[in-house]
Amino acid sequence: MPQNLVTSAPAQVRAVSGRPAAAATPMEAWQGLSAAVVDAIADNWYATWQKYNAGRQEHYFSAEFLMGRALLNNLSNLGLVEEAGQAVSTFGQSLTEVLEQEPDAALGNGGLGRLAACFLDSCATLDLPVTGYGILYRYGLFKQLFEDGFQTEHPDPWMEEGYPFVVRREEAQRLVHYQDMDVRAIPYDMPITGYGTKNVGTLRLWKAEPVREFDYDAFNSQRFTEAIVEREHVSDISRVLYPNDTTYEGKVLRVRQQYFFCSASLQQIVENYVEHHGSDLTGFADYNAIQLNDTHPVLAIPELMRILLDEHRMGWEEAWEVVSKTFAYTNHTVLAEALETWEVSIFERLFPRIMEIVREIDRRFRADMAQRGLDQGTIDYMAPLSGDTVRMAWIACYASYSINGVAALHTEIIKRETLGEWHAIWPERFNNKTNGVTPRRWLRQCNPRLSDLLDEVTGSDAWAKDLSILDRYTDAVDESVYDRLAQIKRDNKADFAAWIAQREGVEINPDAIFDVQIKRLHEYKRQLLNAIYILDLYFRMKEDPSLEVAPRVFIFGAKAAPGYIRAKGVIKLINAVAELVNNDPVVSKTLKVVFVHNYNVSPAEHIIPAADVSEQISMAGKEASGTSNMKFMMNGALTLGTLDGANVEILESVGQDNAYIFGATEDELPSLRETYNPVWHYENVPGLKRVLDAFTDGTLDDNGSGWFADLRRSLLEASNEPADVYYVLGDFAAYRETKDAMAADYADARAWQRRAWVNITRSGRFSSDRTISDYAREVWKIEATPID
Ligand code: GL2
Repeated sequence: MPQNLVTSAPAQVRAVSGRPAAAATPMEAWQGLSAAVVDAIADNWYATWQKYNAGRQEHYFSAEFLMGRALLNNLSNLGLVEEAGQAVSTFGQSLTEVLEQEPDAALGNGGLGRLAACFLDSCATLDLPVTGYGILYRYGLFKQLFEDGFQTEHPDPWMEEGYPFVVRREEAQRLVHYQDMDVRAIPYDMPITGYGTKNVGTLRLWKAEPVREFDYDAFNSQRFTEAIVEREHVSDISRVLYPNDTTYEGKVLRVRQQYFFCSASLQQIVENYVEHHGSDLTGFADYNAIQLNDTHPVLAIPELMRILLDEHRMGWEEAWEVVSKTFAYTNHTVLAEALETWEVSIFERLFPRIMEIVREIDRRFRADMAQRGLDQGTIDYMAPLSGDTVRMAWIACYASYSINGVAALHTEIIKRETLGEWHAIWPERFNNKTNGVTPRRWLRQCNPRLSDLLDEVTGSDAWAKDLSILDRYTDAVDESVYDRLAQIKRDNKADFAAWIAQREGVEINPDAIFDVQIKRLHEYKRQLLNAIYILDLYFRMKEDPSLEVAPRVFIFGAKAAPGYIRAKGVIKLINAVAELVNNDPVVSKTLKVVFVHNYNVSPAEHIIPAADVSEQISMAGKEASGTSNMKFMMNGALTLGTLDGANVEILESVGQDNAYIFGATEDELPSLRETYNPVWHYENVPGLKRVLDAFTDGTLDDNGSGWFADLRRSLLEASNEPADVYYVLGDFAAYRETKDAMAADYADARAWQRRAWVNITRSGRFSSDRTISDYAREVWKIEATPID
């Protein structure tokens, strides 16, 4: 039986460090304490795995899981935070410092990967039989540094020093076959604890290893390189999250990765079925549902066909019947570039049998559609194969029994446009599942002060498992709660200011409005609009020193894809604006701009509890959902945003008075665009010309890169794309007006606190527990399966 951490942790620290616990480093203390946590949950973890495998279960296939740190999450789920503090104090360490040793498991890019992590948390908390499957990337998302304000990328070998929260399962390895090589897939299991439950779910991450340990012949005959080269080829498969896919070879690797984890996972799932339910696989879908997180795992569809046809000798119709009752597909974006397509030649080179199956799917699809009376143009548009490309989203739509978008507006857009042809034929397959975030990590853990207040107001911690409880307290609180809330926000902001001073070397005023935009850098998210506002405000203050401006800190966090030059230009621009503003002796008394480098899950946990304003300003129709909008709301920040993604539903929940909404709507944009002339805005919207000219007149320095001129040009001049594709200048006036009004409103502190409170108490529907309950009931058809 597991021991108390006070006894087990020092023993584990001794085991990992090989010295008395009192002599261990903080890193060794983290290792030992983490091992002690795994020890504490081992029995329940094993029992959960056994139980789930015996019944109906859901498998969540995702190329990304942006997990962040695990130790505090686990301690807090298990109610062991205090005990852990005691345990490390017995050998003279502080829990805070020990926790800070942990690297972030950054096995994802952004919202899509973090969503998968929140989902696992909710599945565990709700005792739902769900397992996650992905890749154990040796290098997570790159680390970002700024040099002269330019983003530079650095490798993130996150588990090089050892990582107790994954356990290698040697005995459960599988062989993945490619035309040019066979690869061992070794599962590494990560325990997923739930809040206040014994069940412990699993995230299974596959690592690629060579079948032949080492070619000693080659090595002995002095051919050292040859001996190593093959091993390295294999290790490439799980080496790094999303390798550059702009070159042909890069793409081959990406496809290899996708097939790798799909094949290994499916082999395991099928074997488990056979073990429990016999070798007749016609009933496979009665016990298994597989959710495809975007198109990245869509190769699972032809791979399951291959397994059923070739290894279990099923006929095509029978196999297709199984497949089409097994898979469900989530679409996460309307951006065309994200609907993956691959060259036929890649499939042919890597797995000709899979290609053969895709061709057969294509052939049958075409026949099926012709029979339904579709015209040839539509059939060609929808077919899995088009000339020499394979279209993964179309395969997903054809094979899946469920297709969902991630917010109400997004689902309407995919039904109408992105996947419109599919919706016309199979409307019943389509459904919406508005995203959610886990209130454990994104409220209970990251904002302990607010958590305590919620415990007091509601009388218990039950809200952490059922966030909708808070709704009852929207109006039913007395004034003292608002005072407490104000104090909590002030304390969180002071903590954040100290953190920022240390991390970024910038002093900020905790009494200023903290206005935050944290998300990947993309043109459609319009960080540029925010930067233009700041620059305009700077000029307004220079022009009129008597102008009354509410003190504000503008906080950014964003990584740009390494090859996305324009996004990198925006980062450099924001850093240049920060330089200008923060070094101005007068303006910097009122405004500060901070770009938090290497934005990731852990920094988000510091930033979000301290935010007053949540910037969600994407061009309407482009952000499928957004999820930071939900985290901010839970922590009492007000949304300043467009009617896009889940902002629409946030507005519905809090009401007009408790959010700041501006800008062109998704249905207005097409007609606005017809006559849109950004140059007119440049010339006629007061202040815009001054700002855009500052990009190139020497006010801002891009170190000779030419990037600021490119940004300016992208807004004003058509090239191979129209000018200002994302309507930045078109929305600027409305944005400025709304943001100015917001800043003025902040002066009425009590009114602001009331509105923050409404945001917190109405955030229940944005808990991932709600999202997951909906998937479980409507799509996966699974039930809570507690282990005792
Ligand atoms: C995204 C969307 O851009 C984002 O709006 C959404 O919240 C998440 C999760 O559904 O998915 N789509 C996508 O491809 N990425 C996202 O973050 N990377």
